[in-house]
This record gives sequence, C-alpha cells and structure tokens, in this order.
Amino acid sequence: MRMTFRWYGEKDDKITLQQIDQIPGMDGIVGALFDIPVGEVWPVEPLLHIKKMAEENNLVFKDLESINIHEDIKLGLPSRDQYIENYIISLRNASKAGIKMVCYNFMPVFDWTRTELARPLYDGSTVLAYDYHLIAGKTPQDMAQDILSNSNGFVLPGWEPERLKELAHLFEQYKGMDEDGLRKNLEYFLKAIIPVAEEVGIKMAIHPDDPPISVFGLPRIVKNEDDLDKIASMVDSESNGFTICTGSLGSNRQNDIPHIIRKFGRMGRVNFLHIRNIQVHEPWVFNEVAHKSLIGNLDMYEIVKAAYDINFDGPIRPDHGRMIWNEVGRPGYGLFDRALGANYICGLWDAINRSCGQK
Ligand SMILES: [Mn+2]
Repeated sequence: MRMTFRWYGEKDDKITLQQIDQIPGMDGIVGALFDIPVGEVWPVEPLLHIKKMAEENNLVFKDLESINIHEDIKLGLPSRDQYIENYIISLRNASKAGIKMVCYNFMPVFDWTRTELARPLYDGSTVLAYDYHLIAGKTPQDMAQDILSNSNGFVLPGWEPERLKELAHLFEQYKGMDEDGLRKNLEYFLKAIIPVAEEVGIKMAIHPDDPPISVFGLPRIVKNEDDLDKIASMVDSESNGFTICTGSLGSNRQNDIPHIIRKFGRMGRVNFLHIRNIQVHEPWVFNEVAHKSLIGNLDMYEIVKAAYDINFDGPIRPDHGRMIWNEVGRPGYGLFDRALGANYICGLWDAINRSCGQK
C-alpha cells in the first residue's frame, strides 16, 4: 500500500507539503484541480506542477480525488456526451502526469451531507456529525446554508456557493428519477470511460454515498454490498473499481467492511481505501471519532488486515480527522488528527506484516 494524505493545493490548503512529508510513513498526496469548473477538461500542466512540488518534498502524486461528474451525466441529459468526452480527455491528461487512480462519486446534487461540522466530543475535540432528526423539516437550501456558514471560511468541495444557487433547479431536474434510472446513467458513463481508463492505466474508484441513504428524496446507488455488485458487473474491468470508505459504508452497521474489502479485493476492484472510524448511536445518527478501534464502532485491525490479505498495493488515506489541539482548519481535514490516524494505520500494517511473515 501507499499511505497518502489529501492535499488541497498551495492556494487552498494551509497545510504544507513539508508538514505532510514529516508524518512518519507518508508516501504521497491525493490531489485535485479545484479551480476547474465541473465538466471541463483537466489540463496536464497544473497536474505536472503538483507532481513536481510533491516530489520536491519526497512525496509521490499518483492519485486524484476527485474528478467530479457533471450533473448532466448523472441526469442522463443529451448534453452528457460532451461532458463524457471532456472526462475522457481529462483521464488521458491525468495519465500523462503519472496519475494511476481517480476517485469520483455519483451522488446527485450533494457530494456528502452532515448536519454538524464541529460537534464537540467529551474531550473538547470537534468532529463532523449526522443526525437525521436535524434534517426533518429542513429544505436543501437551509442545509446548504448551515454547511457554508460553518466551514471556517474554507470552500468545501461539493458545496461551492455558485453551485448551490442552482439547488432549486437541480431538485426539479431530479424529480421522478429513481435508483434504477440513476444506475442506468452510471452504466452509460462507465461503458464510455472505462475502456479509456484501462488503456491509459488508470483505476477508477467510485466513492460510496455519504451517508449511504437517500437524503431529501434523491436516489442513492452506492450504499452497500448489493449496490457494489451491480456496479462491478456493469463493466468487467479492474479499472472499474471502488473507494472503500469505511466511515461512509460503516454508518450503516449492516455493512461488513472487512468482508467487502476481501470480496471486492479478490476481484481486483478495491482501488482506494479511505480509513476513518465512527460512532453510530442509532441508525442515521452518528459522529466521526479518532481512528483507534476502541473509540468507535469499526474494528480497524480487521479492516487493515483485510487490506493486507488482498495484497492491497493501492493508496490508503486517513479519511476525516477530528479538530484537536486548537487547530483551525477545513472541517475533517486538519493536520494533527489525520497524521495520528495515518500513524495508527501504519502501526497496524507493520504489526500485521511482522506477524504474518513480511510481504
Ligand atoms: Mn471517504
């Protein structure tokens, strides 16, 4: 595996590449071009620039998160073909910059949803949290406003203010679309792009819905093992794979994450791992916690062991972290707790590796 850290770029991240390099065991960064509007082509040069900066700090840059999918593709509008064509050019350009893995999601309208971005825990740290009771009676606009006014001034991917002006229109367009309709549109997209991803040596990794349940009546198609089966069978290729995000899938206690990693890993479809722990209080009431197994509901040993058992050689990143030690940062993406999480995962990996006879 290669241990990676999500980085928002020199303009948008106050965490430096040197700080990331100083985290023990850190191999690389997961990056993106945040100033390219969704649907437009990603050029090679800015990717090469990130690669150069990363390499100057002893880090590799092989992983993108995310090249977002234009809403017209998810909606299956006639204009989707042009956006798919652009996506294909982006993949070709990414491969020219040495990219090997591209994470994406297929969630209508919202990339991810939380009802709180800074819930205080018993020790004064703060975390992202979700409570479906708090959504009842709210409009998508209220929700968006809450998220924007609690982001510590950072722009959060998926919640760009320009996009949110379109909310009412977007919801109108999705009226009447069910899971099967959305799934057909994903299949159309995959059939077009996976042959190219394969040709240029890129593994695509669809991220699970976060949380994996319908919010505001929008369809969700990446929620559980069943959904992953359906997606895997749309195009039979290792380039058509998954980001197994333990926190997203894990918010539904029915999802057996080590089993999911082993099953899809043996098919060569686990292309990216997001590791974080969460505490589920009741269905659809949960908050994120520190990575350590004892603190949350997920058994990190079993999760890392499953990755080890499938000989996982792709990127792993500590997913969201808490805000600790008075850090002020992008919610979920501070330096300190993610560094602790990475170290915990590396420790588990090393111990498993030693006890299983060194791979
Ligand atoms: Mn994730």
